[in-house]
Amino acid sequence: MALGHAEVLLLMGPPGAGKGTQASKLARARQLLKLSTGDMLRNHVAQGSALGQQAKAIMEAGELVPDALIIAMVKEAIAAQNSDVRVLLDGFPRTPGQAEALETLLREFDTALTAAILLEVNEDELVARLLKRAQEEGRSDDNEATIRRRMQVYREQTQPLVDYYAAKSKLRRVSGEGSVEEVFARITEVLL
Ligand code: B4P
Repeated sequence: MALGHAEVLLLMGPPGAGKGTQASKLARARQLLKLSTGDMLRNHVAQGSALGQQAKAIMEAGELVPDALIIAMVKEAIAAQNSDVRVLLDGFPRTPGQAEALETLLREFDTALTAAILLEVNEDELVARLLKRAQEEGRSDDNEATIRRRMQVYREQTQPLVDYYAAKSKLRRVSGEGSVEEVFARITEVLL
């Protein structure tokens, strides 16, 4: 692995597929800056910033925060890197508009996407994982009605990106079922 050179990975998949879990491991292993739009938004909500105030009700309803807000937030974080761009995007892009904005943004930084990793998990397992997290962490968007809505939003707005990245030969499909370590081993393998 050539550290110190640009690398841009993105992790996509339905809610509960393990994006956040795998993103932390992958960022550590490849020395990438992890940018999780979900975590960034939750921080804004916790701080009560203007963006957080706008995002709170949207997230609690299981809808997507408007593209313009998300894109500005990601751009600021990437621009803060002062050497080669080495980032792992977790949960971004989630719409075709975000995917196009990302391409433009990466061109501005003289780089391009390395690979888009898609974590695939069957829906019953997804719901079970998120309900378990609801009991353990009490996240305000982890209740059954919102979880179902997030799945539907994923199918309608984010799934088209699977074809988008496949057409660019950037898509790497990985089964997200099994233990965290098993999934991580599969991801490592598709990035060889
Ligand atoms: P996210 O924070 O991205 O939430 P998520 O889709 O539920 O994924 P997360 O990363 O948290 O969960 P994971 O699968 O790791 O987004 C939340 C909300 O923010 C969105 O609904 C939206 O409103 C907004 N938002 C975020 N990004 C946006 C964007 N780009 N545009 C617009 N709006 C945006 O893990 C789930 C659970 O499974 C965990 O409890 C974990 O421990 C468990 N788990 C993981 N791997 C497992 C395994 N292998 N086996 C068993 N359990 C596992």
